[in-house]
Amino acid sequence: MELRLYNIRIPFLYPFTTSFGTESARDALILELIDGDITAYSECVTSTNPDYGYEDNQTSIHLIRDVFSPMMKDLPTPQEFNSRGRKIKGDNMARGALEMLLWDYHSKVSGKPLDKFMGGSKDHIEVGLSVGMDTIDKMAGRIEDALKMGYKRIKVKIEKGREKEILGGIRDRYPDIVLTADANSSYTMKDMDLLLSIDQYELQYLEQPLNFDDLVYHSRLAREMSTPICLDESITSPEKAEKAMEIGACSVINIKPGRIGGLTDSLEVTRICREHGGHVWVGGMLETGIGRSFNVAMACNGNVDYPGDTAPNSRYFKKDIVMNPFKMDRGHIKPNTKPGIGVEIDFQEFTRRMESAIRIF
Ligand code: OSB
Ligand code: MG
Repeated sequence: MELRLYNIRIPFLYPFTTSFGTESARDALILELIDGDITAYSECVTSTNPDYGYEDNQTSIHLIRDVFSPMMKDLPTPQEFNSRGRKIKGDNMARGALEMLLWDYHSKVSGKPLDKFMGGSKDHIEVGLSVGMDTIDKMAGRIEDALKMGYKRIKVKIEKGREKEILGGIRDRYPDIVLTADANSSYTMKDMDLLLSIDQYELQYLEQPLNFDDLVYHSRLAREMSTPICLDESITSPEKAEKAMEIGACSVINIKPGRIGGLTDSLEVTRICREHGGHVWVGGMLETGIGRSFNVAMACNGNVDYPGDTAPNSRYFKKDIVMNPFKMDRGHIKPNTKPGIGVEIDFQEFTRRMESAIRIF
């Protein structure tokens, strides 16, 4: 049995700007587990800098190699690994990468595609697009293309002070589209006037306006605004989801399996959110085709009811490291049908993009 960790760097077609910074390439940590004739893969959603959350690629390499991988040498079920791994306080992204590796492994052993192995019921999912910040003309151009391709909703990144320019500019051009905005924690409660001004743009929801780990002020804000609040960064576990729902901090949750520590806890967060009457969709972290395939499998769950950020990677990369990247047809993506995540690695591209490789065991 072997476990390897690769650092793969793929440049983006164009830089992706959020309120916390600009990324021009995806620096992905890819895990590979070889056991007999089964090879499983997964991807850690961290990047080079700890600006979406506190984890980054370097902290993840340490946690995966020294802390979490010894807990999975006996190839436990993902649920068993989850209960072992949760004894460590935090580091969800590092833990999630190994948890998802076990999902791919065990679904390959069972011969079932991952979405079915997880109990998913959909034969296709609805896809939205996340548009990074840029000049309003460039953003409008990308939205124009996306609408022609049939994306089911448009999410735009915003930051404090640019809400009128971006959301007003888009609403002037597209008064009727399903529009959402993601502030990535750029506002505080001192910005109440700006936040209330966002209500006029009739967003389906406003994603993560306040601090990355806040629930209490989001619950106050949710009572002031007519726009529903969606939480992303703040929802890191089923316990957090339960509390958020209980105090009304959000009515929508963006599930990212990589942020929640994997698929076991993501399924639980989905169930909790729907039980409280909330809406759920599956987000992304600009993953390669490997990480993307876990998000698509998760989105096949019957409780996921809003379109996700599961755009095919041709939006972001010229060439992916998988041979069979997802293709979108009029806003729909079909899950892979081969066992596990169902991706075929493009080894030539993988090697060309590889920056480093570590053998863990
Ligand atoms: O907040 O959803 C986010 C990308 C990097 C970091 C944070 C976020 C995002 C996205 C990208 O919005 C969505 C995608 O992967 O398509
Ligand atoms: Mg977000």
